[in-house]
Amino acid sequence: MAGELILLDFRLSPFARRVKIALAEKGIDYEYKKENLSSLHPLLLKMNPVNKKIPVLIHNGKPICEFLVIVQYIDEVWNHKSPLLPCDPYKCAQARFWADYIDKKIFSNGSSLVFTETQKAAKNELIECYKVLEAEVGEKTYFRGETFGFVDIALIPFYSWFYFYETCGNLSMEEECPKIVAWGKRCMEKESVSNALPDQYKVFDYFMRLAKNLVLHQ
Ligand code: GS8
Repeated sequence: MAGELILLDFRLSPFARRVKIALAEKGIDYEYKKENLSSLHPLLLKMNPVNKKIPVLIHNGKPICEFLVIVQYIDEVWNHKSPLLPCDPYKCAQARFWADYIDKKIFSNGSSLVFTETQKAAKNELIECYKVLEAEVGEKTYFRGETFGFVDIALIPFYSWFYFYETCGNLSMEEECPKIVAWGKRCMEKESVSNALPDQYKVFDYFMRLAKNLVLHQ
């Protein structure tokens, strides 16, 4: 029994996508509430008063915040199937290292592609980081081998950013990182992933609207 489970979600948030994928992998039913991104939203303020960010998982009225903490919680509470983090402490530390790398490098450089001043540097660093991840996945099916897991969950939301990278950064992900593209396609064959990811054109439109607003407010 999952008890009462609510996810405070925002369709385009890569962090919330990860939580949705983790819950789907575990086969857990939950309710979700789409919050707008305003850090002043009353429910968000109440449930995540410290960071005021999405996602928040509310389990029997108690909030759990931050993607890494949430996914670990899900893995510990619903440990009957699909382990997401490795049991071995060293392998677990490695998986958390890569998730942290993805947040620091892939999320930030990807988002910086919308700023014209930082676009070139962000593009170069982004490709460099994807090449590091490409070497890490190598010939494996998923990051930890034959089974889909935590690092896959951390990175796959950015697969729906590829169209935005390619259009905004004038690059080809297939040419730059063919193994990452092949890995992304493999992950998309999983229902837990394809049902959770937003349409790539919606991601692109979101960033274009963001860029327009930035110019208007300069
Ligand atoms: C990041 C969450 C985040 O940035 C995590 O969960 O791991 N470290 C956190 N959430 C964004 C939406 S995704 O871009 C958010 O809620 N932003 C609202 C705001 O900044 O006001």
